[in-house]
Amino acid sequence: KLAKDAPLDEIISKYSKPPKIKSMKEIHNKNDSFMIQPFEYDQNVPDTKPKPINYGSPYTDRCDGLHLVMPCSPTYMSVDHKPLWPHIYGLIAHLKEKCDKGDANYGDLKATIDACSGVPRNMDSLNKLVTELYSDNHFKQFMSTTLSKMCELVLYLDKIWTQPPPLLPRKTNCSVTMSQRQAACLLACSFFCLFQPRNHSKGYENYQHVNFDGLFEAGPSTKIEKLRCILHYFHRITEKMPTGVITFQRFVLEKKDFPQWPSINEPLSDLYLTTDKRIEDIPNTLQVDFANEYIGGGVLGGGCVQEEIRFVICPEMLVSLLLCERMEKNECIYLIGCERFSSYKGYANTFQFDSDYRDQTPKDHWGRKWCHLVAMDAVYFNDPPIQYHPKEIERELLKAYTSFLPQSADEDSYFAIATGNWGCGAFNGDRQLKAIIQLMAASAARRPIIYAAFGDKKLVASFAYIYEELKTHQVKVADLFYMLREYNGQRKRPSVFKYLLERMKSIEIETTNF
Ligand code: AR6
Repeated sequence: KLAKDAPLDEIISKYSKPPKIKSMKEIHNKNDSFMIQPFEYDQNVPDTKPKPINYGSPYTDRCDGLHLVMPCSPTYMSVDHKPLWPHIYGLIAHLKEKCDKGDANYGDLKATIDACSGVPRNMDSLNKLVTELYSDNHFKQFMSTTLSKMCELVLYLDKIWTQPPPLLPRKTNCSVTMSQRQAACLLACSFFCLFQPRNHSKGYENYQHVNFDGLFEAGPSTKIEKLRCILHYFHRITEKMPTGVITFQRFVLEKKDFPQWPSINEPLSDLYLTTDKRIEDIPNTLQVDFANEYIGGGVLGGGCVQEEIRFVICPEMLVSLLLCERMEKNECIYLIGCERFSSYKGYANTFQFDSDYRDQTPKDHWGRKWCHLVAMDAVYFNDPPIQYHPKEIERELLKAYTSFLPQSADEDSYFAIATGNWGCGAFNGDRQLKAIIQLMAASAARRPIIYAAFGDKKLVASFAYIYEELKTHQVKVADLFYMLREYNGQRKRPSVFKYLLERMKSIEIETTNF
């Protein structure tokens, strides 16, 4: 019995209407921060620019450990205790002047980045990209136009941002909403390596590295391709600044709401399988990011698998690295509204920037593209057999359930989940086990699932088969939970799907005996 690819468009339109959201003005929760003035997006006037909150008033710093330390913060000091912003401002303004005159070369860029942080850096990957791989015209265009405008974004930092955004620390339900321009401004600061290095900062032990220096360093060709995507983003947004809005939202599932798997008698959700569509190409769904507990994983270093690729083709997602502390097992992070700018080919060590991508996703009434990504981190199994232990299965179930839970009780919050081989690449998971875990979590959350198997036709066929059998036998979430427990107890384990099939056959025999 071979599964056919599902007619995805039909499925998506059946399940996925954009969820209703309150107007910005109706939200009065101190944990939901708006870095722009509340406004209502009108698709007839798509170029209306969101304004920063307190627009026009001077920058107010918040140096309380709860907000991002901005490069323009008066508390951001050099080792000899001098404020760094005037120094940085001068260097970036000087570089911009050179760019505008058409005089700037790669050496000027490197000297500026080194001088801003006072640390000379290896920037061989960036050097190779702009001086060797770019054509002469591309190089000129980058140096005299894109780079100049990136400098401008930094120089306007304390106007584009009138106060720093709050951090999204562990154990708090909180969100930050900002304009795409504000995101671009932060990313320009990361490009010039202007953020305080976090490895030496107290209180930031559980945050990601945020400057782009790791990407600039010598390394595999995939690093250069990731940089190519990011510079393509800067090219696009400096040519025409997008006017949309994005949200980063951290969700914590309270202990009292943890699912009690043995008593979840939900039937299995609808399931659709596809071999050739990728998650990012399945619109109007909750798309899963196969994340690291430190969001973004190795995106600013050598990593180049699902999460890292997603973040470089949609670079606004990189802002989450600045804001989000490491995720706990009962937490996930939503990235809402981020735009896609690049297409790619290859994967992992064959990854390459392919071409420009025009993202036509419609917007909600906050001005956010109707694109919901959820970052959920699986466990890395150094010793794969451990993953069948009930404790590990419960951890993965909890993470998937936390991430799949609809954000409101409205019917339209139950839109489909687009996922795939979560935890089964870099993290060594068993595809069959993880497929069942995700099916259980989606069923407990009462949402349909679209499973993008990334070319694995065998998995699609066997998953479709086992799913039909499970449905025929009216297997519920709790039944699967018990079956997985028993599976772990088997002395000689067949594959997970095979075991489930055997169990269902034995149920048939048991029931026909009565
Ligand atoms: N759409 C659907 N499936 C995909 C896609 C895609 N775009 N890309 C890859 N796959 P992996 P993990 C499939 O290894 O094991 C990162 O460094 C493909 O079969 O990215 O959870 C994170 O930051 C692939 O083998 O996820 C974490 O540190 C499988 O999904 C770590 O990797 C798993 O992709 C997470 O590793």
